Amino acid sequence: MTVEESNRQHDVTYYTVAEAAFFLGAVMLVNSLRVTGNEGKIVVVDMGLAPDQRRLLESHAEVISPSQTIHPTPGTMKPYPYLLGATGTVVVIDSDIVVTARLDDALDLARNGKVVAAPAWLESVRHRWFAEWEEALELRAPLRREEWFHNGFVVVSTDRWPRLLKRWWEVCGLVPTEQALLKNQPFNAPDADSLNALMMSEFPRSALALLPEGYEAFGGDVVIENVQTLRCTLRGRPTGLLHYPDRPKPWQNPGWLRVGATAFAPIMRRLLFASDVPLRVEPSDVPLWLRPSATGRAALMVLAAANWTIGWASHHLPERTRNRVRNWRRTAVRRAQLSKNPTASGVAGRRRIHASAWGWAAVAATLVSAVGLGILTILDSVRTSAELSLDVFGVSLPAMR
Ligand SMILES: [Mn+2]
Repeated sequence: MTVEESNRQHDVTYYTVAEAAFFLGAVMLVNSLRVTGNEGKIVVVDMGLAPDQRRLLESHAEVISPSQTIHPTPGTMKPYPYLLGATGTVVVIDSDIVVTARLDDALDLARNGKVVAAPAWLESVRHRWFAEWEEALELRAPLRREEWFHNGFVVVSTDRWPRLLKRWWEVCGLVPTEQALLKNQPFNAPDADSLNALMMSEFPRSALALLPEGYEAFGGDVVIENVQTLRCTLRGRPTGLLHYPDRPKPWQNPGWLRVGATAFAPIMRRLLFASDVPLRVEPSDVPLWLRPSATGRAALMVLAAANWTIGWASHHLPERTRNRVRNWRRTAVRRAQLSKNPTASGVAGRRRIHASAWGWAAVAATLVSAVGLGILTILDSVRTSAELSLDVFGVSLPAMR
């Protein structure tokens, strides 16, 4: 990095909101910023971290306890940097995002007067719009119908738009909070809707710059090109941000159920345990299958097979069973999936039997995998904790060096 590049980053402050369940995500976010050479101060808004989690984050970031909150939903604290007197180039970023490249392009857009965000992934979501926003959010200009965007990563220069964070905070506070968790309601995405409503009314649309599609990618969709540098691609193009919205998070115990979560594991291990990251956690702080030990890697292999099997079975089981499996997974991961490849109407009976046989084989394989994991878990629990923390196997992984 040249001196000029380094100086340029001193006007940047990254703000993220974290609660206890997002701790590992916040650690990975901080570490990923540094691994990718992004400098600048990092501020974590503490919405319920445990004392030891807070202590670790404090060793590399400023952790603040908010003096006031809008709603128990941590997301509504995204505009909180306004109350902290944020200045310069302000990056509001989710703690379930990993940065995979230098962010200069996005930062420069903001310095040049744009409010930067990423487009929504789904076409249907881009049409999200409710006339109710104008009155309920007391917007000071008529509401225009524009493309709805994501707000997991928002960059704004306070020199260019000194009132945006303030208005976002105020408008966020007007969202009827009882709708926050209900489906298909005008206000079930309080922080995102309030920012979108502002950019569709009080701020000119020309101020908004949406990043190229794929810049922010779903963490389960990408190809990891280099685990050391975090370089990833989506359909051949480098990504800037990997986002894992919804729950469970891939770093939680049931996280392996998420689409692509087991393939994402090398990134998580690299960001939680490698020797070059500023924040390192104990192996015992993470689920067994993420630990950088022989047992952890064995567990990951088993769960990766199970994850793959579930995905595969959902395409090969008889439709009724497939729907049941799909609903189970949907409930388990609380993530609505698009129905892919609807069954062709003219499938021959023989092929159907063939497909269902493979489907049941896949289910059997999943059960075997689950039994295997059970055995591994039992084996792991009888090991001494000293052996776990010593972790003699970690050094054999090239990615860990
Ligand atoms: Mn998120």
